[in-house]
Amino acid sequence: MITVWGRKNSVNVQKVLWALEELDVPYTRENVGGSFGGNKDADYLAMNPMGLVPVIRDGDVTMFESNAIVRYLAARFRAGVLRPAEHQSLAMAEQWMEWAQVNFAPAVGTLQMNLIRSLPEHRDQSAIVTATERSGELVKIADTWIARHDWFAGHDFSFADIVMGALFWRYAGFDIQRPATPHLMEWLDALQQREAFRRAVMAVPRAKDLADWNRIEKETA
Ligand SMILES: N[C@@H](CCC(=O)N[C@@H](CS)C(=O)NCC(=O)O)C(=O)O
Repeated sequence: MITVWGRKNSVNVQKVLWALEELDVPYTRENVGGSFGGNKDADYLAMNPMGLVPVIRDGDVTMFESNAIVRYLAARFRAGVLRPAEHQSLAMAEQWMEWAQVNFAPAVGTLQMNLIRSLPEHRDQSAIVTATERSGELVKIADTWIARHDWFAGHDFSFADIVMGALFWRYAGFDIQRPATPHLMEWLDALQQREAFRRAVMAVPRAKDLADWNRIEKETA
């Protein structure tokens, strides 16, 4: 049985839970981080010296970094389901996995921290403007790709769709000016048909402000 440490409203935890659901791997989860705390305790820091969620334990393996965890799970369980077996699809999956983490995640994170997780008087307006523009440029790039492919790795769903999907779902909920991305929206519709996405991501409502965020965190514990 795998153990996951992390609160359900963390996008990085959601990626791991979604992967486990897709792979049909049994797991238990401990609430850590945010209002639950625990992530700066010595025991936790021994598992993840960064003091962040998620962490997983799989027998004698304990690891942190959500994308690495998703890759690990995909390689370890039900080969070929999330990690493409064919090398060209694997290349595409890895490419978008990395792209999401390096480019899209920081922009979405800035918007999340300023629009949702800060009181209005503490928001950094210039960071919001920059991240809105940046994320707009990025989703147009992703939209162009997905216009020509069923999934980010080509014909089949893969771990790239998990990482992109968890982030894009959050982005699509922000009350900001977003460019039209009709192909990404179609792809998002397809994700919503997946039970694993509904259980790991959609089951946690998107918050509209800090009070909402704190309430949802407790309610979905
Ligand atoms: N690169 C790390 C980032 C992890 C991260 O930033 N986690 C956030 C939540 S999304 C966190 O632990 N925040 C502190 C907290 O929840 O208390 C990963 O992908 O796992």
